[in-house]
Amino acid sequence: DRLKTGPVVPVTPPPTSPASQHRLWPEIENVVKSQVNMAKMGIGECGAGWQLFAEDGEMKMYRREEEVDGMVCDPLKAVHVVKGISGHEVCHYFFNPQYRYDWESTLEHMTVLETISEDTLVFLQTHKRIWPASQREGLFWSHIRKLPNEKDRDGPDIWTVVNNSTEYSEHPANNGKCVRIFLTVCLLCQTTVDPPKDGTTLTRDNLSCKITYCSVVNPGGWAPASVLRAVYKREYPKFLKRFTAYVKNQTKNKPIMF
Ligand code: 6CM
Repeated sequence: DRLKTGPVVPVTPPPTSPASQHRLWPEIENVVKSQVNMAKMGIGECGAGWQLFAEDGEMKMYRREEEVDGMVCDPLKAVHVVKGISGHEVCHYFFNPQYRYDWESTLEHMTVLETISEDTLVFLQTHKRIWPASQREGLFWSHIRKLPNEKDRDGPDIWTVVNNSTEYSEHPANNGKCVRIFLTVCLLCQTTVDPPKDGTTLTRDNLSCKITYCSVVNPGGWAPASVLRAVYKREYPKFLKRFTAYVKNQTKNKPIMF
């Protein structure tokens, strides 16, 4: 009877992520790993030259002045601690396109060019024009991932979203009125739970989220350095405050998403 069933076919384990067959996958894996490792480092471990340029309560923003071919590409690193929200929630609202117009004030238009998988999308975004420069657009993949909590195995997972510029032949750069920017962004979120001493149920008051946001944006073409630095100085703190307030507001009456 066994002979009738034919040869035994070895069982191949399923791929670790449905996106793993995609042409961009090796790059996504490499960039996510290196960005997460860098985001985990404290500002003191990131080398010299970091200056604190904005501070508001728990929020601290640092930048390092850097130019590539005369264009301002200052790396930015921000840390913030926000009470009442989890890292999964912060990453969920940052990654998902349906919320983006609600919190991204520099955004003019957004399209999802490709859904690589549930956790990996490709975006084309135009941003509002800032005088006297030309309008900018970005084309980037975006990947959300849960990471094991190595320091506290029983603690909540760490969550990250990494965005990184890519190219699509159907959408060549600098073909229309927009200049294509190049960006690498990493949002890393770590939840801390301080359970109630009396054994009562956990609420949002027992929760806080440490957020690290790192970004490097190359403006892709001429933009006056002083204007660009002034725009970043104004827009990055505005973004992080507005976005975290948005997540707090969206989640306040919802069950905690760990
Ligand atoms: O990380 C942020 N947003 C993500 C989702 O949209 C994504 C987008 C990054 C774009 C960052 C570039 C914005 C700059 C647009 C203005 C350019 C003007 C140049 C000319 C000036 C003279 O990663 C939040 C990004 C917050 C940016 C302030």
